[in-house]
Amino acid sequence: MELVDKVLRGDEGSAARLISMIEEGRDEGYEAISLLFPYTGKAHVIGVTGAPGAGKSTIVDKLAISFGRQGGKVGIIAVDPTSAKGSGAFLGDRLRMRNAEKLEGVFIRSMAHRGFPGGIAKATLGAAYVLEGLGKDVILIESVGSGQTEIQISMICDSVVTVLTPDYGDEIQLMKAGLLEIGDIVVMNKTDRPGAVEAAKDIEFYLMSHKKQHWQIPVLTVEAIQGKGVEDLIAALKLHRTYTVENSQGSSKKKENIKRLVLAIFKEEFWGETLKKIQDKAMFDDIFQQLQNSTIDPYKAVRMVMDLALPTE
Ligand SMILES: Nc1nc2c(ncn2[C@@H]2O[C@H](COP(=O)(O)OP(=O)(O)O)[C@@H](O)[C@H]2O)c(=O)[nH]1
Ligand SMILES: [Mg+2]
Repeated sequence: MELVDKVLRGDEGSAARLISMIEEGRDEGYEAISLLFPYTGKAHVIGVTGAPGAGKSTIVDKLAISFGRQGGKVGIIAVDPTSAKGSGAFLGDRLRMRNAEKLEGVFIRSMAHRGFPGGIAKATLGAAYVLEGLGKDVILIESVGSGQTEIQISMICDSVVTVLTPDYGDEIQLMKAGLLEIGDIVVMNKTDRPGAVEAAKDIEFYLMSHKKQHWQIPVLTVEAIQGKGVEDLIAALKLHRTYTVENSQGSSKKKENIKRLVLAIFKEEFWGETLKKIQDKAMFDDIFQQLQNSTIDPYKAVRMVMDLALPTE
């Protein structure tokens, strides 16, 4: 496929086109991925997650510059499923990414609109493969998803950085939601603000007493806007990379994740396709009419929809 050859030769325009095809859910795009797939698996895919305003874009920007200086070829994917293309958040990201964008070899792609067929994780995984085909060896994925999306995006990554700030006490919320554990590295950003060092210590203590794996999740203090702590973050990322490559526990975790991810994408696709098929059937409207008239109960309605979707022979 010509498009694939061009991507493999490093043509960024072709990569951008291919990512658009993937976003639109076009078969051609996924056929291209099959051809690219044998060339992937070597890049360090790093996820950066956290609440809006935590400093993810600033951190990603600084990481891109530092990795770039060290000779890395960097690609950035900014995922924001909640904002529409062209909205303030999107433009803000573009402005903040400016420094990294000026660096040669940094390819930035925003995926900032809703409703990818098959879900955001499917499109993001595809985009990461394209960037790797393009020759990127460090891929930074910034995501501000909530709950499931965040977890799914994290499954695409080799290393996940959770960014917190001392501002909102959001770390408490994260602990409660169990979201802190999806990170391999925790960053306490905005350490120029009061309470940051104490908050970082609290989280460190929490993570030490709730350790679930061999890898001890480090808590790093960062002032992203000044670039402080960014080199330590890079060192921690490299250490984690080595750990996952060398440690069988790490690699089996990744394999388990890819199965979960495939099942998550399957769920989305299966749901979408099935709904498309049954919606046009006369019986479909009939079921809801009966439900409205209270001639059937909701459980009966579910069973009837199931029968419509998966008729037993
Ligand atoms: N005081 C302070 N502000 C920061 C720091 N890092 C980022 N910011 C600011 O926090 C705001 C949100 O940052 P941004 O990177 O866009 O956050 P994102 O929404 O998580 O991507 C911006 O105004 C940044 O300039 C920091 O270390 N200290
Ligand atoms: Mg951002």
